[in-house]
Amino acid sequence: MGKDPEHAKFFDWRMALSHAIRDRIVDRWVASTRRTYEQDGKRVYYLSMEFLIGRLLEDGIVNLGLVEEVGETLRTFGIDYRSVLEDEPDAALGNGGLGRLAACFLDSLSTIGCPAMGYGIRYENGLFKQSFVDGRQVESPETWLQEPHPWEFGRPEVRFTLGFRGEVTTENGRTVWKPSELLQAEAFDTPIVGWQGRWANTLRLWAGRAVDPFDLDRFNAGDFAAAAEHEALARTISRVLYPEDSNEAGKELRLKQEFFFSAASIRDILRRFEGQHEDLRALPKKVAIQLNDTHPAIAGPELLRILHDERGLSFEEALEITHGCMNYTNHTLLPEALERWDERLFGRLLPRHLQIIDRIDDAHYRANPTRLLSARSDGQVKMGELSFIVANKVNGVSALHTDLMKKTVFKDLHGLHPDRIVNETNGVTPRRWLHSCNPGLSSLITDSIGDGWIADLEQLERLEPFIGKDDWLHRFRAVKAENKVTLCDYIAERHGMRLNPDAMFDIQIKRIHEYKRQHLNILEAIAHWQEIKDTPGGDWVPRVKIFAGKAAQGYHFAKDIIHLINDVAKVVNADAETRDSLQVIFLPNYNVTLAEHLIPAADLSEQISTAGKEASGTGNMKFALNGALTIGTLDGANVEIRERVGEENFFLFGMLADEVMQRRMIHDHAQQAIAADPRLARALEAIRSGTFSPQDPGRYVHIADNLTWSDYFLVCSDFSAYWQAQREADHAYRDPDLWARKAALNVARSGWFSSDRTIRGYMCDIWGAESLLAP
Ligand code: F58
Repeated sequence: MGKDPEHAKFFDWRMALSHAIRDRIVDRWVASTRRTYEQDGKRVYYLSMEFLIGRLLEDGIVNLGLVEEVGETLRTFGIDYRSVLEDEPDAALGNGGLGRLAACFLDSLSTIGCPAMGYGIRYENGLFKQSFVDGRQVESPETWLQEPHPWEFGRPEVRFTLGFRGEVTTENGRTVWKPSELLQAEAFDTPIVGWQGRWANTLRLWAGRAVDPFDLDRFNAGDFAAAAEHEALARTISRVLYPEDSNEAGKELRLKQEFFFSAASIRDILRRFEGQHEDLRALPKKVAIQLNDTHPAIAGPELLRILHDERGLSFEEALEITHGCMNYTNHTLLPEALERWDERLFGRLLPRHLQIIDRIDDAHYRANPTRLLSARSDGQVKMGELSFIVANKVNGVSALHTDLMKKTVFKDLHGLHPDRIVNETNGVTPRRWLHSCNPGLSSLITDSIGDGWIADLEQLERLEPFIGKDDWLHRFRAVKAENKVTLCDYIAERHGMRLNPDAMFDIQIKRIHEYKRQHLNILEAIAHWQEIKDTPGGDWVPRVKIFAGKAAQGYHFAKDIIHLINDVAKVVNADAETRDSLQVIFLPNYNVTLAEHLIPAADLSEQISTAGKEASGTGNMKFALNGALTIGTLDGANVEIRERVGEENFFLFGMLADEVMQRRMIHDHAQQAIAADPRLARALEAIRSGTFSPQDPGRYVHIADNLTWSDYFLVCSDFSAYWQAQREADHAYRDPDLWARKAALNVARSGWFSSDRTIRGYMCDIWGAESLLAP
């Protein structure tokens, strides 16, 4: 770093260490890349608008097996290892589940040794930073690239020129698109190293650059701002991540971002293929492209356009090749999140692609003349339908979600193509989400069954015989207790609040959304607080309720839920009568790193979405794997978690997906529920009357009104069952051994939820790809 160690800051130590680790990773990376070229097997390309990576330094150290050595080395300099790690900013290039899943998949692809590449956007500003001012969410820009980022390698030589708008003409019988707005995509590569450094793949992110960055004539004429205008405009394309996580943005810049990274990736894929192969018809044998939801859907028409317009294949042949390469993952059934573009906007930006989409529709209709199921109708381009039609395989992310896809959004298309939809239940990487983040539990497991579980998580089932042994269970309890103390210290230091480490740690961390029902959780907390106040000195099971999560800037109701939780926390935490039994805290700026601190300390995992709404969830898996019991509905992957961990080790409540639909038919379902449950009525009344906002008593009337008069997500209808399940959790927590046994069984039986298993499923059912590592 060019500094005397005496003057070095944590930043300098981190950079020095990162470079030392990076050097070792690069050797593996180059070897893997060489191997991939030599073997010429099928390559997988994972196209995703989001990669929620988090930090990379510890990941590299752990994967290379250098934890001890690094700790030792830093000690000789008198430098604290954890403080160096804590200096790294999170790479927050994603909103939530979809982006984090992509990051877990990269880890698993490298661990398995599947030749693969992630493609995305190098956002200069990732997901916004969240802070609270008087309990209200305030957003500020995230600036992870302001400091040098040691994990990326700029590839200025890898650039593609892309275009928008312009004209479509015919020249010598061929269709030619002449875009009028040009810009370049420049590649930045990050090596992704797998477990034990046996393999490393590449994450390639694209940054926007001007074709003609600097206009000397305008500069010389004194117009300095205009001279750099092209560059500024081109850079806006990779400037920010759209922070909407369940609402389709519908903005022109968003569509441009989607085309920008999809088109650059397709060109890169073709360039690589054509460097090694002659015949484009072999493309599906060598290339599998996975569309992470519909954001990269335009990659289909773009590939088709290049094959047909530029390489001269017939339309039919080009379509067949495209179909043979593309696959699509759906992550949500929420109608407001399904991407649809106004065809005028679409046609203005991508005139040739609109024509191609029409031809895809025609071809599909000719092959399936029963019904006109089109990607373009009612003045809109429907990216879900387009992706379905173009894709070879379409997958859902949990058994329930895949089943609902077949019955709802893709019912008709599924009827035409009954073999196209497959299920690949999500998973999480055990390296980050157990081994690294929970070293205490990781050591206990390794002491008991060896370390084979880290790359073969189903080996955790070998823990079951240990769970019956008292001394083992005590060690297991001690690990959780220690993790809770560590979290208490972390929170005390950063947020000035002391939590009771003996209380049950009840945690809900995820994006704030009405369907995820953080408001159900806080309503129950209010009712519980009221009940404790009725009988002060009662024999309550002490609870700490922890929330974290961001709300989209424009999602006012979600932001009001955050405000309410903060207001409730203020009142409840100040109440001397209840303080020993109930504490509530909302931690700001939820991100991957905060999740790594929270999950190992959890006793109870809140997975309480309205049934049928959460496609899968992956936080639910991380908690179970770290020995938390779930309180949850039969939604998403909760269903499969409960099946595996055993119903007696899961606090189930609430309506099922079909009951939800029926309940909505009752016009006064919420009022009926309120009338039937005095606790609910009283908690709602406290919100309505300003108990938590005495200076502004009307602040939450609209939330109480919403829940009383519309309640689309059935908070009221599920409240009583949720209350009951919470009391069952209290009851179980009173018996520490019983609780520990249940928690340990959750760990032992969650091995199936490894993203290694998920990726093997994709490789076999969807991609037809193979590992290049010796078994
Ligand atoms: C999430 N979707 C699902 N979408 O909600 C979650 O159940 C699932 O576990 C996860 O995907 C992984 O499969 C999700 O995160 C988004 O963030 C989109 C971002 C762009 C706009 C629309 C939603």
